[in-house]
Amino acid sequence: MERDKFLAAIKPRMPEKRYIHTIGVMETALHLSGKYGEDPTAAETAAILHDIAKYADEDWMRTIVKEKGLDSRLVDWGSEILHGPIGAWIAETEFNIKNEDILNAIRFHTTGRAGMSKLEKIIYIADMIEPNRKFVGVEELREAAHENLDKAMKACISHSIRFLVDTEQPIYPVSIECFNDVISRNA
Ligand code: DGI
Ligand code: FE
Ligand code: FE
Ligand code: FE
Repeated sequence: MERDKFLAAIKPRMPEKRYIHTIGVMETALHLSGKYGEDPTAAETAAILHDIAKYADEDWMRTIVKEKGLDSRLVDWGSEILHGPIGAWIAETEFNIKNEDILNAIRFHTTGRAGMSKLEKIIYIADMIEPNRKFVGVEELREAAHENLDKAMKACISHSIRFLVDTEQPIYPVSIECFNDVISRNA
């Protein structure tokens, strides 16, 4: 089964805590897939691989961005923003994943983007609300995810943007594009 192959591939690339987080994202993404009518295998694959590049070398990731012609805005950002797009690149080149929806779900799991697919929303939300996440306000996000996927997306991206402003961190333009898109769709 592909699941076991992917789990075996990610395990040595991350500390135990991140692996446990990944299992939580997988279970949450499968739950949301059943609830909202998404392909469970696609959700499972994207969830397992979403943080595969989380501990990759930052300079190596910047090299890949330049050599492979990924979004040039990425070179000015650290691994927190790089690991999604690089994770998608690894999924494509190392695991031969061709499903663009799965690749986009990995690529945009940190920032979101304008015009997200159902699968992308499921992975973005599952990453934030999986059972091992413990921040203040996570319970409200879990409740929203139970009610409505777009409502949950709005709550999650708003929480992220608010957190970045409160902690005085720069906001990646694609995160802002996601926020603007979500807000204009369901004001
Ligand atoms: O990889 P995870 O920890 O599971 O979660 P993630 O990929 O969603 O987020 C990784 C980190 O990136 C997290 O600390 C929040 C941060 N982040 C998300 N959007 C932005 C951001 N950091 C900056 N500077 N700008 C953003 O737009
Ligand atoms: Fe991540
Ligand atoms: Fe994650
Ligand atoms: Fe449920």
